[in-house]
Amino acid sequence: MDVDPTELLCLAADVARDAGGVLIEGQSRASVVQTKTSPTDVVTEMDNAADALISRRLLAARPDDALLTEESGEASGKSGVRWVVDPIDGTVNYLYGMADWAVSIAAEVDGVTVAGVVEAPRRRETFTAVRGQGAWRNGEAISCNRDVPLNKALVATGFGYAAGRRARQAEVLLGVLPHIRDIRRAGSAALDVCSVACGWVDAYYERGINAWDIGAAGLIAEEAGARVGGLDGEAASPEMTIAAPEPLFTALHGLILPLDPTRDG
Ligand code: LIP
Repeated sequence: MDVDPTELLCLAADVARDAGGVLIEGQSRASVVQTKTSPTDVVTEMDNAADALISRRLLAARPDDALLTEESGEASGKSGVRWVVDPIDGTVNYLYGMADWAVSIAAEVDGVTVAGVVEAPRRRETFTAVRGQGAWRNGEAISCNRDVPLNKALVATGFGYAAGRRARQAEVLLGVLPHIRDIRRAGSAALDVCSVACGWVDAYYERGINAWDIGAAGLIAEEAGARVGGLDGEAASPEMTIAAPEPLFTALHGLILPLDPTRDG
């Protein structure tokens, strides 16, 4: 199909910047309007407002495209392009007035992610990538840390919202912690994976990550030198997402797999 990934990135970056501006403006008065998997899995009116703004802007520019967004689900299209959108990744951070949240927009062509932006406006950071062309933070090329052994690795992770899921994730973490340098829990999967891409952490793993959390950040990490995948050679999915450069990916995978990380409590 004749579509230029760089043009898709420009559109995504433009829309993410505008959504970020609206979100900064509304953060101090954000309140919960809905809960999802548990009483702590929240949606604010600003998630919905940003979701609507992003969808409207993308479809105004490219009316035949499909969309998958965290707050409104799937809308079909006929162009072969699908946008995968998380209006706020790190909603709890957003609700509490913190700066670690991001707008995430990825563009897929025929099912392959070709461009992505993670916009963290309170941090004044824009992470971008185009497949095959590299990854950037505020326009500067970024790359993962190389050759970090598992016992020296700083590993980002996160936890789901449902009690049983969290209890199991804590058990898995007990098995991981003695074998690595330390963990970090920032509260935004998209920013965690961009941190792998920048070398601010060495690796990331989490269960329960959806396409909208990882769409853009996964491409950014891959273009920065990471392998992004799931367990046993599977693609990254809600079952498990791991991001790290090789050979750390394989070492972390080997540590996590026997801990039965896909069983819920
Ligand atoms: C959240 C994250 C967080 C992760 C949660 C959840 P939300 O997304 O990115 O880091 O641990 O499981 O997915 O709810 O802020 O869009």
